[in-house]
Parts: sequence; C-alpha cells; structure tokens
Amino acid sequence: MISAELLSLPLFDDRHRALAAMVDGAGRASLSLVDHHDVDASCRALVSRLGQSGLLDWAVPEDGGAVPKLDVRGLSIIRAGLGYHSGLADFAFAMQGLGSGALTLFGTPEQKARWLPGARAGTAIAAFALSEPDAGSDVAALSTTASRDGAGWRLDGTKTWISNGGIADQYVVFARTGEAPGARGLSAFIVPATIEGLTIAERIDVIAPHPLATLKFEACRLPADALIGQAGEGFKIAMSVLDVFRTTVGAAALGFGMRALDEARERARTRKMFGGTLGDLQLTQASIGQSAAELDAAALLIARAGYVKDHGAPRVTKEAAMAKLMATETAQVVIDRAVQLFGGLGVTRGVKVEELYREVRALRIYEGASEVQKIVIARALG
Ligand code: COS
Repeated sequence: MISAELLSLPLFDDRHRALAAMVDGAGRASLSLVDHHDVDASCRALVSRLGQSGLLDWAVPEDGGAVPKLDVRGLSIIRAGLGYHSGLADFAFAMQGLGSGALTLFGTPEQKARWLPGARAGTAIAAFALSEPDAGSDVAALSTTASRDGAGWRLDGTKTWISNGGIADQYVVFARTGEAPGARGLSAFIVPATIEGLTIAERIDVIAPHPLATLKFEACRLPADALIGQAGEGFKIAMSVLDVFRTTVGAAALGFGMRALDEARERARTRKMFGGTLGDLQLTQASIGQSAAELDAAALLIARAGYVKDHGAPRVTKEAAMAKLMATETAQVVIDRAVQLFGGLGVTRGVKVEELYREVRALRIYEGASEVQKIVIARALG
C-alpha cells in the first residue's frame, strides 16, 4: 500500500492513482484463494485471477496494449497493495513479471507473440532461473552451460531457489555460452517446462511457503529461437530485468510493513494495560512513530527509483538498490516492532504479524541480498 499522501505528489500520474484505487480491492479479494497448505494450487488460482482482473497487464506489458511497457511505479503500487493483504498474492503477481521480463525487454516480436500472451492472461506461469547452488550473489560465476548443438543449444546444469519452480509452464534460464570469461559469456533462453531433459530435482520448503524448487537440465535440447537477445548478453539481460524488479521487491516489503504498522496501531488502541491502553504508553508511541517515519522514507526511495526509471533512465541500478535495501530492511524492523507490541500473540501462528514476520525475511535475500545492494551502491558512487 502506497499512502494517498504520497500518491498525490507529482511523482505519480493519474493512471497510478486510478490503479491504486482498485488494487486494494483486488488484494482483499485474493485472500479467498489463499490456502497456505497448498501453495501450488493457491498460486495457480491467484495467477489466473490476476490475469482476469487485468492486473497482469502491468507485469507483462504489450506493445500497443493498455499497458505498453514495464512501469515501475505501477508495479510498485500493485505489489505494495497486494502485499498488504497477502504475501502469496504479491508473489504470484511479481513472478509473472520477473519470469517474463527478459522477453518483454529483449524478445523478438515472434518470441513475444509466442510466450507472453499466456503469462499476461494468467494461463501460463512464468519463472526466472538464475541462481545456482554455487552462484547466487555472484551471477558471473554461474556454471550451467548452453553449448552449440547443430542450429540450437544443449543445456546442462542445476538451478536452485527458483520461485514457481515445479508449477511454472515456462522458465527464462541463464547459462554460460562462453563468448568470454565471466559476465560477458552468459546467455538467456526461454525454456518450456515440458521439454525433455528438464526435471524438478527437489521442492524446497521455506518459512513462508511458496512454490520453490531445484531444477536439473541434462542434455536438454533447445531450438535456435530459444535464445533471448544475443549470445553473450545474458548478464546484461539479467541485470536489466533486476533493475526493474528490485524496486518492486522494496514495494512488496513496504506493503508488509504498512500492514504491520496498521496492526500495531489497532493493537495499541484496543489492548488494555496498566489502567489504560497500550497506546497510552510513550514507548508504544515511540515504536509507532519511528515505524511510520521509516516507512515513509522507504516509500519515497521507491517512488524515486520508479519515477527515474519510468522517465527513461537507461540504468537505475543505484536508485533501485537503495529502494530495495532500505525498504526491505525497514519492513523487517517495523514488523519486528509490531510483533513486540503483540506480545505472546505476536508469535502465535495464524496472527497476521506472525505471518508478516516470516513473509518479509526472504525479501532481504532474493533478487540481490542486502549486502549485494550495498556493493552496487558503493560501486555506483565510484
Ligand atoms: N544493466 C545493464 N548492464 C549491467 C548492469 C545493469 N544493471 N550491471 C552491470 N552491467 C554490465 C556492466 O556494465 C558490465 O559490462 P561491461 O563488461 O561491458 O563493462 C557487465 O555487466 C559486468 O558488470 P560487473 O563488472 O558489475 O559484474 P559483476 O560480476 O562484478 O557484478 C554484482 C556483481 C554483485 C553487482 C552482480 O553479480 C549482482 O547484481 N548480483 C546479484 C544477483 C542477484 O540479484 N541474484 C539473485 C538471483 S535472482 S532471485
């Protein structure tokens, strides 16, 4: 949720304000589809509903369509709005965008026509397969290979921590093609889930459950038109996609944090204590005031990164890194403070702040851990 006060500033346009007005309802409605005991079925249902509602148009834009290009502020409004209600709804939305971003930004018209309509409609689930057992933060070290195989390619290797792994219909996979050492020798491919040579080696169970898996590629043969962009451009493609989506991870964290703050305020208002309410205590007011100020600061960094990117900056690596770093770290602390105000209830399963406490943790790790964001920022400063 991005506050009405922030939305009213010229950092946003009227289409963002209109979007924000409908996202809260979509987030609330998505709750009926969430079953934490069956995240696979929940995610399929959520993706389908998000497609029907038109929200996925923002995650998977269409040249000449209602949403013609990736719009970081729009994505951020949706992620914060969905995240306020449900981490799983936010996840389902975001992964459609992350999993198709390489094609949106670098695909040929033929590739876009083949792979994007299903992702946009919510009938095909998308995934982004970059991380490996020995290459998460250090992308240039990845060891999955794609070697020339006639006119096409042969893919071999292991990808892990892949969101939507196991339920995705299509994966964007990054592999070493060897044009040069390190970052300049990687390429991106679009791979259908049903292809021979691709298996789901393991499903991974995490503290805030969502579909996650390890994938194995063994002599997996791809046609020539599976290559996205040019051979050797994979690192740039991955970073360009992350330049868009990192800010929106911050926005999801902002949604979680705003929800925790609202839960904390309600608790402070209603919890009887020492002859008054919890909120009468100055320490409670300090906790709430500090959280509100920090969340607003994070929201402004998100709005800045989005504004700059949406107005055509070719690289927003520094702004996106700052937004993700500060919003995810802030949300973690804000949620922790809310748990503290709830006392024993705060760590009780089924209580919203307990769920948020688990949901927010991974956001400081995926799409570039906080430590990576600091490296990126320091390098950008020169
Ligand atoms: N957009 C376009 N190009 C970019 C870019 C960006 N955001 N960032 C870097 N590049 C280019 C650089 O300009 C450089 O090109 P040249 O060789 O032509 O100069 C090339 O890519 C290599 O860049 P760099 O030297 O910075 O590469 P490093 O291997 O040192 O990158 C970091 C290090 C840590 C910044 C990078 O690996 C990273 O972001 N890691 C985190 C990845 C991540 O998010 N993992 C989670 C998986 S997704 S859940």
